[in-house]
Amino acid sequence: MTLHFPQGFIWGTATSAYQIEGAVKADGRGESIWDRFSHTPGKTRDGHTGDVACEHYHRYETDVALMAELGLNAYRFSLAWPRILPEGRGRINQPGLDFYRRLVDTLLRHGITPYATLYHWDLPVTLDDAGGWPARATAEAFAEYAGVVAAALGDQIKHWITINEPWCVSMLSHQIGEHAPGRKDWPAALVASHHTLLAHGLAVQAIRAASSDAQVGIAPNFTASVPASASPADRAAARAFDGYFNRWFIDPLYGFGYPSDMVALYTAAGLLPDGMPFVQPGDLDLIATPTDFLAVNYYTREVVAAGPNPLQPDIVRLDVPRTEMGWEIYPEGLYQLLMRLHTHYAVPHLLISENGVSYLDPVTPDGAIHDERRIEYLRLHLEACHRAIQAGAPVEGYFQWSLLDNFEWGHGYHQRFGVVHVDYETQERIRKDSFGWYRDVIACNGLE
Ligand code: IFM
Repeated sequence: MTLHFPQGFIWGTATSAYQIEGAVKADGRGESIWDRFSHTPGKTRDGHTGDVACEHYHRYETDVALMAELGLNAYRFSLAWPRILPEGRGRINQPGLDFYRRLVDTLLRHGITPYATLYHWDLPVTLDDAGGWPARATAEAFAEYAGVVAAALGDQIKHWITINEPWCVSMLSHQIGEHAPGRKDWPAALVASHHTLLAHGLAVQAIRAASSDAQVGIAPNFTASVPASASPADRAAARAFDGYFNRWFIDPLYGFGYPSDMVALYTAAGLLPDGMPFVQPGDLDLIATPTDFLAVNYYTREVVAAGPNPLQPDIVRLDVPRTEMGWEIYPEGLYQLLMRLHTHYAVPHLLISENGVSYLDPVTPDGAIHDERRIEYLRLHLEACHRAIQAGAPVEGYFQWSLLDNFEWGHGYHQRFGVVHVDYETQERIRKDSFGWYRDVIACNGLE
C-alpha cells in the first residue's frame, strides 16, 4: 500500500555546524566550548575533535549538490555562534556571516529552503568563562546574536530554530557532564535549563524585530518514557522521568509553567536550595511566546522502573534490537509523541526536525554501502508519522538526521548517522543505499 504524505510536505535532512564544518580557525572564527572540550583529554572517544570533520565549510557546494540530487525541498543546518560573534557578543565577524550567505545562496539556487538553527551547542568560550548557561547574561547574549543574524540574513532565511535540544544544553552538559562544558552540578543545570528556555523566548522577539516575516520555533528532544510494569511505583518513576526529560521543557514553552510535581521532587532532593529565584517576573510569559512551529527531535524510548529515589529510576535494558548507539528502535513513541503534542499541548504546526539512526555498515568491495537497517528504521518512523497525520496531528515536515556521517560528539567519528558515508581520510562522499531510498520517498511524496 502506498502511504501518501500531504501535498507540500517538507522533506529535509539536518546537520549542525560543529559536526560537519571543520575549519575551526578559518576566517576569524572564535573558540567554542566544543573546541575546548574535545581537545581536553578523555572527553571524546579517541580524542576526536571537530577540527576537520566533513570539511563542509570548504565543500558546501558538493554537499548542496547531494541535497539537490536527493530532491530535498528543505535543509536544516546550524550557524556557529563563534563564527559570527567570536567573543560571544559585541564585535561582528563579517566573514562568518559571509559563509552562511554563500551557503544559503547555494541552497536557494537549488530550490532548497533553509531552516537555520541558531544554537546547536557551540557556545563561544568567552561566554562560558563568564558563567555559561547558568548565568542569565548568556540568555541575553543569545538574543543579541539572534538579532544580528536575523538582521544580516533574514532577507533569505525565513525559518529559524532557536535552540537545539534544551535538555542536552542543560542536563547532558551541566548535570551529567557528558557534553561540553562537562559540568556535573544538578542545581546549576536546572538554572541553565531556565536560561536556555529564556534565551529562546528572547530570541523569538529579537528575530521578529529584525525580520518581520520570520517563522520561528525551537527543537526540544523527546524521549518516550514507558513504565517497566503496571505497578504504581514503576508508573510513578516513568512519570518522573518524563517530567525530567520532556515536560520540564515543553510545559513552560506551551504556557503550563514548570511542572509542579517536578518542582516538588527537585525541592525534596535539595536541588533547588533557594527555590527558583532565577525565574524572574515575566520570564514564563517570554518563554511561552507563541511560535510558528514546534520542531521535534525523536530517536528512542527508555523503559523505566522505580529506583532508589524518584530522580534515580532504573533504566531497564530490554533484550530488543538496538542501534549502534544502543538506542531501542521504538517508532510507536514517535506516533504517541506527535499525538500528545497535538492533543495535550495543542501545537498547531509540527515539524520532525531530527530522526535517524547510526549503523556502521561497511563499504563493500564494489564501493556500495548496503544500509538496509537504516532504511527500515526510517520507514518505520515515517509510517508512524503518517499514522499521526491521519489521526489529525499537524505534521508538516520531516528532516532526516543526518545528510552526512559526522562528528557525533563524545563518540567522535565512531557513530555514523548519514545517508551519505564520509571517508574521513579522503573526504570522499559515498551515497549509501538509504540515499537512493530516501530520494525515491521524496520523489513520490510517500512510501511505496
Ligand atoms: O548528532 C546528534 C545531534 O547533534 C543532536 N540530536 C541527536 C543526534 C544523534 O545523537
